[in-house]
Amino acid sequence: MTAQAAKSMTAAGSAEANDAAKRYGAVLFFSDFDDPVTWGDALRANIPGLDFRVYPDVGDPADIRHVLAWKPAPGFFEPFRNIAQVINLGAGIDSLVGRDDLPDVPISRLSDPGMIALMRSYVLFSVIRYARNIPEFEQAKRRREWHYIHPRPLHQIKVGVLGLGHLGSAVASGLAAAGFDVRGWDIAAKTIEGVRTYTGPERDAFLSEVEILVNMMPHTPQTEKLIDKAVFDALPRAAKFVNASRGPVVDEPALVEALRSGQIGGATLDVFWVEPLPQDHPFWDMENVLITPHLASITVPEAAARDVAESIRRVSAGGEPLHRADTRRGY
Ligand code: OXD
Repeated sequence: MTAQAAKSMTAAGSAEANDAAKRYGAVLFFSDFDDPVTWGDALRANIPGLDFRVYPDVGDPADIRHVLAWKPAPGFFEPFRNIAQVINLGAGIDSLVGRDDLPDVPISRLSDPGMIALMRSYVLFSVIRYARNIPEFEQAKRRREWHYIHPRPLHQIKVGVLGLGHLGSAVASGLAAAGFDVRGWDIAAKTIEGVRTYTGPERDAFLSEVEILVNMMPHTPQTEKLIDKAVFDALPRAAKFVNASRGPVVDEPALVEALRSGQIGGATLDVFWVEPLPQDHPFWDMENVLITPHLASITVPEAAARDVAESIRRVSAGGEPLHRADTRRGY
């Protein structure tokens, strides 16, 4: 870059910083889980001078043009009549669809490499834990027992991924790269290198050989209770189940029953119909269920802020945000 070009880029940067509030309006942040200070710093590193407000310190609601939110309560959007877009602070947009307080503005989600890497690591851990018989060794240790189980080669272990969207396909290719025999099913036909894919009515053929089933389906009216008794019954006996997407995709009483009967041999569950999982839920007492508190993947502000800043610039200029979601489809 010439000195002249560098100088004019710096000038453009400081012009943006000087009138960021005028150019973009205010950004409102709402989340009970994410740190607003880290997000504010990460966004201002991308747009110096950005007017970043943290709920409930909203100021004049008419200033708010962009909302960055995770699970806002019903009615949250009512005071904000000038918003131009909503950016969901996560992957699943289920808390933003079917609401009557939201004006007709683009809704986008986050899809940063940090979030994908965390999700892939959670599923890889869960699948490897079953593939390498770790739950049996944990139990044997409690009995003070040297309990040898001959390891099976990974390419013989059939893992199925239900849902091959952005995260599901990253998970499926991560499992294939780790050496598993991976199959995937989705409502629409998908192609993923190293993964045998199935669609629509091929679901039972897909399930019939799967030893470890991973749910990566978003929650929409079409996917609610999609994983039910019929799905558990179509798996080989004692198959394992991992849920890293959304609780309501699973018929929970059917899963409890399948775990009790041994049709499902173990489950790793990060998400539930009701979160936090109620104290009296049967999953808590099941030796063969591993529970994690909805953290399979989180957004990494340093990695995601660049995309968010770009969406703020684009939408302010009358364009489309990055990673726009389709609220009719629900993902
Ligand atoms: C998400 C989640 O959707 O963390 O990003 O559940």
